[in-house]
Amino acid sequence: DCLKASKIVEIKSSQVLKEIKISAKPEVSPAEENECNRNFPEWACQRKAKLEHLNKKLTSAVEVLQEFAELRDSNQDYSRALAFRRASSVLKSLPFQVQNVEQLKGLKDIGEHVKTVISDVLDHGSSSEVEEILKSEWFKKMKLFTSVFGIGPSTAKAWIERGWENLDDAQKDGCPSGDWRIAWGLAFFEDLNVPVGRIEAIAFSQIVQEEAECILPGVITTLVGGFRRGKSQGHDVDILLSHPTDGAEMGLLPKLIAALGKRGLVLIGHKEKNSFRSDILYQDFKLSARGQLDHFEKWLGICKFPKSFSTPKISKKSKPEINQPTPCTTDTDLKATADSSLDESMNELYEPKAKKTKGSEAIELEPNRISAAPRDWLARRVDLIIAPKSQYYYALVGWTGSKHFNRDARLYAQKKLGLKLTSHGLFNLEKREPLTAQSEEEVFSHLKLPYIDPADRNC
Ligand code: DCT
Ligand code: MG
Repeated sequence: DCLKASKIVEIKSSQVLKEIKISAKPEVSPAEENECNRNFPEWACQRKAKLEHLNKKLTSAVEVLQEFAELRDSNQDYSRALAFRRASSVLKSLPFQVQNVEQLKGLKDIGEHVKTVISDVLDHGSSSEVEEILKSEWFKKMKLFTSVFGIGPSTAKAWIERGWENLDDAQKDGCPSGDWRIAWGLAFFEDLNVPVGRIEAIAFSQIVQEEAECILPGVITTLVGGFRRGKSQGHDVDILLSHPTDGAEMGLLPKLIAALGKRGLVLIGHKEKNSFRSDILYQDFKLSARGQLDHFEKWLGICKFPKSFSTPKISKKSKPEINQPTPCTTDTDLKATADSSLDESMNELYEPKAKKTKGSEAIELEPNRISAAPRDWLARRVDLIIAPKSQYYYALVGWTGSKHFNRDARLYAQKKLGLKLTSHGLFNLEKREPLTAQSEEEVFSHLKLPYIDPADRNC
């Protein structure tokens, strides 16, 4: 089993896509609607939500309101944004196409405000409130600034308060915070805002699998995030790595980054150490990763994807096969590279030193110099996450998402079961014990939820 698991890169997303078919009917009888609304599951994590659903026009409008509330209310109260998110999530799971607000009777997450917006869209093709937001200069600037890697709503607001109109203003003033992400995010803004395609993501995941397998035979490499939910595009590539033996995964990440660097695939990035501590976890429901997603060891960075990744030749050789290790960077190669000064991008750039980032010239000039030079690659955001096997299936659920699925499942676990759900596990805080899982199905079963396929977690 372990051998099988180790060799199967979960790049089954193309299969997932094929499976996504709308089984629902656009129109149903009023009696069927009533029945559906009466039995509609309360929690998003209890419902199926496919990428392709019947109420896209409505969810697009509600999501503009949600995004506006998220940007405006950052640092304050997210309840308005959350209300819109819940409403949109309900619309995504409805088995019929809404033609009239009366059809939403009995659905508790669709409030009066959302009903007005939906009526506008149904009656006039658009909502005046949504149109106003889309036209607003503040919203346009916030969207632009927050689409820079490393920029959240607070920094975007600060930039607007400085009177900055566009990214040239930010570039002219240099990287104000000395944050490597912002410097590289600005320099590679265009690349990073071209969506990553599934084919590229799979091509890169296969290389990660090959290299990781050479470093740690038996490694489990899984393409997670939106691609695992069947999306054809994403803003980044999220890859989860583990090993059937708990603890064997330790030490993999630096070697993997070095191997990818040796193959010329790494531009810049930052490693985070594993900071998981169960003693802290058991203290309180609220105590979790402050401002962090989780406590796993991970590398967040930008990789260089050769343009050929988008049109790969599918050859048998590129597929890792059982008992036939694919050629990859060897230990000797890695040592040679680490010692070498030949590949200048290698040691210097992909592990920015904290001190060096502060006001350093390198951080301001280097990214722009590299992005302006002729190149046959695109900069792509990559997250590599390392999870011990004992936490792997919770990490798999957490890193598969969607974000709303996670938020909802965590709240559901707390309110309905009195358990704390994170990407590290499901914990009984009173008994101070974790509920371990040997599969994703077992995670759902511990949560007393029906199993939901990744393609149905697009709520
Ligand atoms: N995640 C989460 N909460 C966040 C951010 C992320 O629970 N605030 C989880 C859910 C998805 C996963 O991590 C990967 O995150 P993203 O890459 O941001 O999301 P995505 O669904 O993969 O979106 P995209 O397709 O745009 O990359
Ligand atoms: Mg992603």
